[in-house]
Amino acid sequence: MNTENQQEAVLETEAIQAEPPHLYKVLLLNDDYTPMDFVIHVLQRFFAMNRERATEIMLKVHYEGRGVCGLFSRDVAATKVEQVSGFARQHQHPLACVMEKD
Ligand code: TYC
Repeated sequence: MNTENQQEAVLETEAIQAEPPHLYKVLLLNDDYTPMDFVIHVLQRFFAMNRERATEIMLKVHYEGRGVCGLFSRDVAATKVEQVSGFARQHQHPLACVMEKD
């Protein structure tokens, strides 16, 4: 097999054997102090939800204790957690955002 074909074979094997990326849930946790409107704003700003969907998720978190904002690759999930946590901190709200393996 010539070098070009060998390289092609390696690329094909890598493509076939590549595992699907592990997905992580990003969740919001309930607390007694963060205003509902702030949570709705966070869901719209960082998770690109419309107001209706954001309100639905906020109420789920409020009544059930936690709710999923979305599923992402590990890096993107970690970035969302940092962005949301930083934004909540800036506004002095205790809103907690965490990630967990799907
Ligand atoms: N429980 C909060 C309140 O009554 C609202 C809230 C919803 C807070 C979702 C956090 O992730 C949260 N103001």
